Amino acid sequence: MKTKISSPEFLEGFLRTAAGYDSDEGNPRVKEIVHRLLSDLCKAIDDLDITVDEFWHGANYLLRLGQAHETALLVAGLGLEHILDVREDELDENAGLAKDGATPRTIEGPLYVAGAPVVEGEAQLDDGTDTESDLMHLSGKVVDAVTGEVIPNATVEVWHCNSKGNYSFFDQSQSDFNMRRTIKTDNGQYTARSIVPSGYSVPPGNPTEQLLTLLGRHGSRPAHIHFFVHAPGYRHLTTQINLSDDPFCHDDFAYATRDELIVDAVEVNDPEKIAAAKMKGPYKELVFDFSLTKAADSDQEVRSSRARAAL
Ligand code: MBD
Ligand code: FE
Repeated sequence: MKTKISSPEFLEGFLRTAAGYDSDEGNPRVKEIVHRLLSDLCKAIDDLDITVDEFWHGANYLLRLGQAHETALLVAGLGLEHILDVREDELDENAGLAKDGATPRTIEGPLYVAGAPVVEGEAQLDDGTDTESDLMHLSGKVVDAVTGEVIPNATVEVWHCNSKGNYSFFDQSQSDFNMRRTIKTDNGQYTARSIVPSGYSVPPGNPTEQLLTLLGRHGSRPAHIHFFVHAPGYRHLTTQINLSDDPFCHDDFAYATRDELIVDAVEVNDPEKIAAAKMKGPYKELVFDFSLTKAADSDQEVRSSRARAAL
């Protein structure tokens, strides 16, 4: 039954008070955002006739979500992180910053860890203990999206999961920074040796999975590899590549797949090629180049300031 929450005048005045508009103290931007979210929530409670039990169930869900360290995981799963990307794309378009051929951004996700070892040109990403996946050789170059010239002082930071879909740090059974490196390119070229990552699924039984189940959705991602790519004078790029042969490639619960970011893994069995690539045996070859656009100011050269794990 729709009510007026007493009267529109009461509610309007009350929300302004609750958001601190009667006070000269505090932060105006926080007041503005809280006022809007509180107003929209009250409207939803009334429009949808949300019961007291439903309300407290939801509040307790948020508590459990945070306790399970899954806030950012649900943000990805509800597509909010992707929506932020779509909005940034549109802002770029409107500002004339979008460039044909530039590598698209896609979500960072919740599993980055700052402080990975820095290596020159070539990286060994895995510690050799996970033998359940094929070997992977990943390489490419970082180029200017307009001129196509290599960007000599570019840096490629890379992270991916193991054969079980688990990421080091969050999976305490793995060595520190397993499958995480910061590669200073060799004249724009980067090379990484590792194992092929598996797909990812949200932790079973936890709050994120519980909500997805209530929505009739799954919590799986295709096999993918994350990157931060940056160079002085260029816009920071947060992106991922997805492996084309994964059944979830176009059914990612975090909506991170973009057509330009799908890569074929090519099987290499030729002993000469294996030796030339300094691989231990047959492997999957992945090649991906990053095209960066020029930064308009120094703020654009760095990643967002979101809170991140660090070791
Ligand atoms: C991941 O590995 C990931 O990249 C995202 C976006 C969400 C959950 C796990
Ligand atoms: Fe991931």
